[in-house]
Amino acid sequence: MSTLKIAIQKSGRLSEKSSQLLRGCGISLSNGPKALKAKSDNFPLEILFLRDDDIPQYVAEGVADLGIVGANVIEEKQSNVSKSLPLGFAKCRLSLAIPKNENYSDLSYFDGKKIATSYPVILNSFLKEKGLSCSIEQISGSVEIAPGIGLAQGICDIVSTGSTLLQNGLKEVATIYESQAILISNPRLSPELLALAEQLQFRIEAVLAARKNKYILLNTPNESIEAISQLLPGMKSPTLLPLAQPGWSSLHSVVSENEFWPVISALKELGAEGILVTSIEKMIR
Ligand code: PRT
Ligand code: ZN
Repeated sequence: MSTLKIAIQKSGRLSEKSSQLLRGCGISLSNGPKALKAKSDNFPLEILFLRDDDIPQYVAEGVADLGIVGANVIEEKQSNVSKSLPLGFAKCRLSLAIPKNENYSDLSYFDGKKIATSYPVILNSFLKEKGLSCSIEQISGSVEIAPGIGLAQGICDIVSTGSTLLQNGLKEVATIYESQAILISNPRLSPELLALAEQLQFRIEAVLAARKNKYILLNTPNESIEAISQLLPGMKSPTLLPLAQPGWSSLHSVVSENEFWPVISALKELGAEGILVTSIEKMIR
């Protein structure tokens, strides 16, 4: 029987959330993350723990069938892998930044200047698209110190909270690429591996959908059932149960995390009471 191989980051910003996602899919791992490999004892899956930069190549060459890596790394390496699914964590952006005391009006600021980055491919294609001519200084780390030591006038680096830029006397002036962790796959999987990959992806989608939604239970006067059902259509339609108190019902449904607060106010206006909200572990449509 075939075993699917997935490459995840050994240690870094993606590792904990990647393992958490696999555990959320009901996959138990027999080795700890200290090992280079682990095998699941309840799904035909082997996990390879690697440096994030090596994951695209391993997946492109078929050493691993699937991988979890930042979209920024795939874009930069232009790897021959299929981008299967955005995973909603490790969100960050690739931005241009300059010393905070510089006057900045628009992108023409960068014309003729030197920009330091570890992402020359993404930066180059952005500059080309905008018709800017800059020189790119490729460095592999500590990009934010480049302007301070006179290596470049600006930088292009990953930003998440913005505090690293701030600490280094820089200001973010333009975002050139938005990133998050994605599931990638080898484009030439055998039919057996493809079937296993689809099973795993199905589970991942159920976990991600569950994270985006809440289960909601409330009591409603019967005259508001129709209006509340429109606000909370749920997966097919809400579940209704009569309460012991005449004229009232209990309504159960699902609400998206994004619509949650506006919906709660509307429910209260319609006379809903005793509203309970809980998280969902898996959600299959
Ligand atoms: O050892 P290995 O090679 O596996 O890991 P790594 O050190 O190369 O990568 P790692 O773990 O730092 O990042 C892995 C992935 O996480 C990246 O490819 C991004 O997709 C994503 N990610 C999310 C980030 C950040 N947020 C982030 N803040 N990657 C890097 N940073 C760095 C950034 O380079 C800068 O130095 O954090 C600093 C900025 O953070 P703020 O919060 O101060 O803005
Ligand atoms: Zn790396």
